[in-house]
Amino acid sequence: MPWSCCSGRWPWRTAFPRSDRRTVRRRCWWWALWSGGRWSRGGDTGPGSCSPGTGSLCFPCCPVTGTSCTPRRYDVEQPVWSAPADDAATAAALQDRFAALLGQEPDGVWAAPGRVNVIGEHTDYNGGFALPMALPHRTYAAVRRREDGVLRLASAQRRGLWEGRVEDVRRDGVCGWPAYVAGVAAVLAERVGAEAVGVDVLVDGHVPVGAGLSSSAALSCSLAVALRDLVPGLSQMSVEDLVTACVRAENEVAGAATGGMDQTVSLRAVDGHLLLLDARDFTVVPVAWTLPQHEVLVVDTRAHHSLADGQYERRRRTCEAAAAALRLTSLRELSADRLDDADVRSVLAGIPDAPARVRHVVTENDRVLDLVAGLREQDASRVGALMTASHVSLRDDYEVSAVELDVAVEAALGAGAEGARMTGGGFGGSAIALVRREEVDVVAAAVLAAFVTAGLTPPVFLEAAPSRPAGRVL
Ligand code: GAF
Repeated sequence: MPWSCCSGRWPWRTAFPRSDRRTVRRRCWWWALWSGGRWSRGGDTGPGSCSPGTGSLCFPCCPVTGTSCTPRRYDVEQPVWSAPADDAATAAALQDRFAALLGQEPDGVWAAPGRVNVIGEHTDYNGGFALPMALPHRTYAAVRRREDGVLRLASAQRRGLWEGRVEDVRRDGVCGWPAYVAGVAAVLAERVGAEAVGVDVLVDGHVPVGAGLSSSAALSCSLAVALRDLVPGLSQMSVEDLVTACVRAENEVAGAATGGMDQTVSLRAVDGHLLLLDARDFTVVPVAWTLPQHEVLVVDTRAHHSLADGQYERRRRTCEAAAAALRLTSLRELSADRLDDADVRSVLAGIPDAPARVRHVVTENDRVLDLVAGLREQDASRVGALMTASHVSLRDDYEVSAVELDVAVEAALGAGAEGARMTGGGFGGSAIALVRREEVDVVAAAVLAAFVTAGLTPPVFLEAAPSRPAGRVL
């Protein structure tokens, strides 16, 4: 059987047919509980040789599959925190690195933030509501304009230099992270011509990648603001038009059918505020964070998430099919009290998965507005309860959660968080919890312990303070 309990994830998700997974999971949990008293702290990874007090956790092998394995060692006892980079120092270092790599000084350094979405998930492409905030974690781009329509793209995190012509980007296709940068140039070239948007770029990402925190939007938005500042023909572009360009780059060049929330908050965030997005017309209203005793703790589960693997798009197409069958422009037009109408039920019954998917979208829109009201009333327990209800809906109706996200949510709630939920597209990525400031360390430690107990890769934690939008740093 292609599985070992010591592999660090819950491989039963892929290794077993759906009908068998619950049984395997239940047995593994029993094993985890039963053997819990025998786990020992130690520094040796050899079977049975853990010695106390040296600071890592040894795990026994799960006997369900019968595979032999070495006890897993985790060198993480304390939660690991991801701190935002210092803007000035990061930009100055990137400037130097750019000059060393590409032979000339850049024209400047720009940065764009990642985001967490407090509530309103999978609603943006349904014309609904969302409530994201910009993270203090940003992606930096040192950029130098060229005159020849060539793009040369490098990353501080990756090897190699990607090079191509702006006019070839759409025809030839671009893979991986360069697609998010080249895509922006290709879309903006429609306004000013390909020659005008050729650039050398060195990016330095400080938004965790694959964590559901919009590192991709941060990447494209950092170049979008740079090109607006550098290319005379783009200087009059509104921030709304920049958002549209970045969304098109992601949809048309990177191949991810995303809905626009991430680019909106990266480019239009208001420092210290959440952003109430109405995706029917992409208007935004800043919403003040009114819970000074509480903060949003982000748990990057390190279960890699991707929006370009088909699952995200499948849900989007189901929602669009449901709206069309109901003769609506988008699911935004459907209110929760109509979900039980016989005609609505009979239409949705004809589309696979639609009843549950639609229920999530419609109820989630209501939860966003309720949560904003809760914030205005400074009612932390109402805000928290709505976050948790959102998670349940995403897990059970929209089916975009993952074991890692559920473990994080359960552990955070068990340790006293007011509420917790997955954030972003799902299938891995990050969870968030609303936590009293003085309990942040306790909740993080409880989540870490739950991951270790479940045999999951230890998560990384971020403190999410609502932060500023994309712009020039240097
Ligand atoms: C991803 C997408 F990019 C967003 O547009 C949004 O749909 C989100 O998933 C789910 O709410 O972040």
